[in-house]
Amino acid sequence: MLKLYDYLPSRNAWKVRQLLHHLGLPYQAIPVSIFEGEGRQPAFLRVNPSGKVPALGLEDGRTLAESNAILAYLADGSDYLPADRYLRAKVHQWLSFEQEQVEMSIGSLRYWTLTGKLPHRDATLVAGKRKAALRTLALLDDELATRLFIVDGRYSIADISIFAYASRAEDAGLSLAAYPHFRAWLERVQSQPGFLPEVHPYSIDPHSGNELP
Ligand SMILES: N[C@@H](CCC(=O)N[C@@H](CS)C(=O)NCC(=O)O)C(=O)O
Repeated sequence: MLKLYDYLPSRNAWKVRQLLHHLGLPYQAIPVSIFEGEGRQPAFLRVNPSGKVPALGLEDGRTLAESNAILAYLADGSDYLPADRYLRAKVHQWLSFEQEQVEMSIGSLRYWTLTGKLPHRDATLVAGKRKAALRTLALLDDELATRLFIVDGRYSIADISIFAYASRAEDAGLSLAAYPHFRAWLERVQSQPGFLPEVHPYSIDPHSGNELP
């Protein structure tokens, strides 16, 4: 059976849980207590040398890390990743965008806000992330003005990936009022059959106020 190295409040891990659910693939969840340093233990570093979740253990013992790489692996041959070469590359374009622009701005701000770390971060850094987050939301709003989903108007792993953190922008105090097309897309993603609505708060982990090791 597949193994998912997981941390419930992680939206990167949610991406993988969501796709596994869409695909109806059973898996064993292995919780990793990242704030207690479990991710930096030798046993987990053999699964993912970067010490982060999510990571996937395959039936044959091989492992795979990085949420978007896991999405691409699991979605291969399914409706969630197009067969056409150009459209697949477009999906990868948006997966890279997600890591560089969505996770790094909205994801960081949200994490610092919800775990009480924001006041301890450098003000210039926070202002830069906020500017990048608003630029990212405006860009997505523009793109989604002309199509239903991010690649070729069809729901794919690009939508799952971007949705993970972009949909939580308000957790970081970012208003979505100015982005109607983006908000309509959020609703379309949420109405997909098998959508996993649960958002696990950091407060379920008494260690989440700690800095990561
Ligand atoms: N680029 C990675 C980021 C993974 C990541 O940052 N995971 C966080 C939880 S959301 C983590 O495990 N952090 C633990 C640490 O940095 O030690 C991905 O998309 O999977």
